[in-house]
Amino acid sequence: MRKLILLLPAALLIWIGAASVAPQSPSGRKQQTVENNRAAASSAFSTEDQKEKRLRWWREAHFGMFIHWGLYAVPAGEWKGRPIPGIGEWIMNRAKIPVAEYELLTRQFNPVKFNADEWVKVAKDAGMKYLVITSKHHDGFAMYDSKASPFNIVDATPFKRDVLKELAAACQRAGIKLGFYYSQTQDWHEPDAVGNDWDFPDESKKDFAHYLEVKVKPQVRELLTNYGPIGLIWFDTPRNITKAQSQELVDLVHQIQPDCLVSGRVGHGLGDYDSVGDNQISVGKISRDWETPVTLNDTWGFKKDDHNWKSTAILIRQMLQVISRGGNYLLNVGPTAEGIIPEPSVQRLAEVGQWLRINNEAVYGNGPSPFAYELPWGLITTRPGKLYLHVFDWPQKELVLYGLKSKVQKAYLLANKKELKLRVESDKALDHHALRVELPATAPDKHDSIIVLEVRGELVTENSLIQQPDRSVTLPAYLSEVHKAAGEQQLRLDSRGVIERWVNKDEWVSWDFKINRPGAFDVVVLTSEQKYGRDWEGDHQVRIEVAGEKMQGVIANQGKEENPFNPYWKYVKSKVGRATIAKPGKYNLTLKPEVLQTEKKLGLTLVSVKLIPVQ
Ligand code: FHN
Repeated sequence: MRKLILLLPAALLIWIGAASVAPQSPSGRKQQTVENNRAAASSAFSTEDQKEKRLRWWREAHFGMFIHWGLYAVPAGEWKGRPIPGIGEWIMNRAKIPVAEYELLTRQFNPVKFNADEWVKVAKDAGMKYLVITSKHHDGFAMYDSKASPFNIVDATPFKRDVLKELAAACQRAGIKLGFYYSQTQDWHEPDAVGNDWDFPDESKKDFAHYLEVKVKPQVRELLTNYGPIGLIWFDTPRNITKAQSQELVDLVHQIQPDCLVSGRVGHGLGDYDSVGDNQISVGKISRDWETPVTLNDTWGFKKDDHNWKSTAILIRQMLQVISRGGNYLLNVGPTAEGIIPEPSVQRLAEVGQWLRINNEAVYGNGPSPFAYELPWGLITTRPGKLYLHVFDWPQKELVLYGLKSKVQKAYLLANKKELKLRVESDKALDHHALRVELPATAPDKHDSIIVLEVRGELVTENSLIQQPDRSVTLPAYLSEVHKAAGEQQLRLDSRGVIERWVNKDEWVSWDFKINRPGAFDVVVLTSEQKYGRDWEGDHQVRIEVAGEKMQGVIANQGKEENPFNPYWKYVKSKVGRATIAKPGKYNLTLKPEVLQTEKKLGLTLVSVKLIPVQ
């Protein structure tokens, strides 16, 4: 059976997918049989080869546009004259709006200014290579002509146009991949789905499997059948879905369109790539394919009073931090109820696009930084034989890079190809390598100036954590070794590389690192606030040992530090002590908690330990 299906041509499989749309039966039984047959065929699409093929364009793309657009753009964050806190597309849930009242918004949804070609042009001019739009968000409203539910833009609004169809055509014309966001578990419009506990409070009456059969699967089938080739389906919030149900959705997608990617949020690790937390940017060496969805202001769906726009500088930094860690950056816009992408978004995207037009060689299809840790002046992306140094903070006279062992043949500025003088220093005994690149006085770009290094042969870097040219040492939580006497480890790394749930003082961390310029250092611990500075837990007592010196200190708030890549989480600084490291060489630092405060259940949220040279 397996072999036979492998031999079926893709066109026939697409036909099977499209042709087997069974009429809905209340029990969903007939549909179930169809899905079971499909499940048997699923292995044909789940081979590593298939996945590699699907991911090819996406790995090259690196940068896409997310669009959250739906009925929630009408209230735009305000309900009955009252501003509703939180993200705009959650207004129905946050204000507990009954389905019958929310449905009335359809009468006001008439986005006559919507122009698919204009939206696609905004994305294309920004340098985005794919576009993912909400086909149905948690409110249950379909933004296309759905036969599976009349609660859709064509049947229920005066607008009557299928915006997905128009976008599909515009994307085809512009050569941009199109993807659909689809909320598979939460649907506040449906009694059997997850999330609406104000209209449908009785959990025991809910039949989630029925909702999957009568709404989710038919709609996913429509989306993959009626809109041409689809780049990806962006499932979201897997919540209560079982592994078998997630698998059924993955199989359904791949049976209809074998080349269509499935986002990690389909649940149970079954997607083609990982989708990390909203606005969270992963750091360190990452061996999987991943994407981060990011807001341009604080909301996804339009909110009239959200003016907290990220600067172009932050957007460029974030995008490159993601790409330098091998990920994709999916940047959101939330159009208005009239069909307009807000001007502050358009303006910032145009600026990102301007930067990309000059520097695209350092972005699309590029691989990640060879270093597992962040560098003080910026980031690195790579191509075979080339390193692109993205310099955000332009040093005076020269840029110094430690730890690159490969032979660098040439260095030049990407913007004007001007060659730069190079000097290499190495200390065999210490296995220390320093590359010095002479720089012009001013940075060629106000956001990110790129120095290209042409490297002969394989890219070889030093693996250990090393002191940086400014003599500081950063020991990040994501590169620590975690120790635990016995039992299961409680602390864990969140997707930003910060330790969370550190509430057990039997757990401790350590790092090995190398010093080439000894001296006295302040030992500073950086911890992380919760998102938007909502909370932080301090007063933990810790013991640090480094280079034979022991110190005890309290994690107290001695000032905050901006995270240069992410405005949502600030770092809290605590100086624990001072250590003198007398000789160059390899060292170890241990951090052990003695008392952990756990009342707020946040514990010690470790970002890094820093050794800062005493001047
Ligand atoms: O609840 C949604 C939210 O509204 C938005 O769609 C984001 C985008 O990643 N996803 C969910 C929360 O993670």
